Amino acid sequence: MLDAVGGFNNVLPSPNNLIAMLGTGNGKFGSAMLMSSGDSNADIDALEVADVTGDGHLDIVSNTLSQISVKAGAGDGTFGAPILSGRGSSGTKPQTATLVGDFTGEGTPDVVAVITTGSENIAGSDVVLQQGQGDGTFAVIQTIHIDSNSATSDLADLSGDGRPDVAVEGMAGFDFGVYGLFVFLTQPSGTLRTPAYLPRGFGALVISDVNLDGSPDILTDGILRIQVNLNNGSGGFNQLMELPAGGDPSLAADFTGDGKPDLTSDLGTSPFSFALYMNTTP
Ligand SMILES: [Ca+2]
Ligand SMILES: [Ca+2]
Ligand SMILES: [Ca+2]
Ligand SMILES: [Ca+2]
Repeated sequence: MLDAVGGFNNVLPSPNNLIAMLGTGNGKFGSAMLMSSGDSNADIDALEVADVTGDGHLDIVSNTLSQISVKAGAGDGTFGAPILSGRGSSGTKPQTATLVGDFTGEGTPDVVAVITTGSENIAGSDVVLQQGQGDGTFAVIQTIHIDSNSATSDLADLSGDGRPDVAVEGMAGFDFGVYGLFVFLTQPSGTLRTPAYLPRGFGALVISDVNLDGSPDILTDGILRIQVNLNNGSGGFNQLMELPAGGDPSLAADFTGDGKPDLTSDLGTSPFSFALYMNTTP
C-alpha cells in the first residue's frame, strides 16, 4: 500500500518537522503522524525513504541543523528515535538534496547530502559523500565545494558502470558564482570525481533516458527552452538538444503508455498549470 512521507519548512519552529501518512488501501491515507527529525529548528527540504539499517524496512533519512537524521522504520508504520550522524544542513542553510545509494560499492547504502552554503549574493554549495555504516549512521568521506547555490539534484548511473552518479543544478549569486549543471561521476575507488560543469539550466533538472538508448539523459531549464542534455553513454553531456517550451521540466514518466518517458513542465502560473510533452522518439 502506498504511504506518504514529507518534511516541513519550519518557519515557525515546531516540535515536529516530519509527517507520515499510511495508505489505507482505498486510495486514501490515514491520519497524519507528526514526528521530529531530532531538531525542531531544522527545515526538511529534502528527505529520502530507503532502508539504510539493512533490516528490510524503509527508514526516513532527513536532517537536523547539522547532521543526517535517520528514523528507522519498524515495518509497522512506526519509526524509532532519530539516529544522528555525519553532516546535514548547515545551520539555516538548506540541505537541498538527500541522495541515498551505494556509492562506495560494498553493498551498504551511503548518502550524498547537497547543502547550499552560499547566499543570494555569493553562491556556494557543498556536496558531501557519507559512507553508510549499515546501522543508520554515516561517516563523511568527501566534501566537494561548487560555486553555485544548489537547487535540484538527483542520482542515477550516468556512466553505466553500475555505481550511482550525481547531478546538481545550481543558481548563480548576484555577485559571485555560476548557474548550471554539475555532473559528479563516481570513481571505482568509491569517491566522486571532480565535477564536469556545463552552463545549462537555471535550477531545474530531471534525469530520464528520453532517447531510449539505455543511458540516462538530463533535462534542464533553458530560457523558453527545455534543454535535453544527451548522455554519450559514459556520463558525458556535451550534446545538447533544445525543445521550445515554457516552464521548468518537472516530471518524466510514461503518461501515454507506449513505454517511452514523456515529460511535464511546471508553467509557473497561478492557478497551477503544467504542460505535457509526448515523447515521439521513433
Ligand atoms: Ca531499515
Ligand atoms: Ca556503501
Ligand atoms: Ca556510474
Ligand atoms: Ca539516453
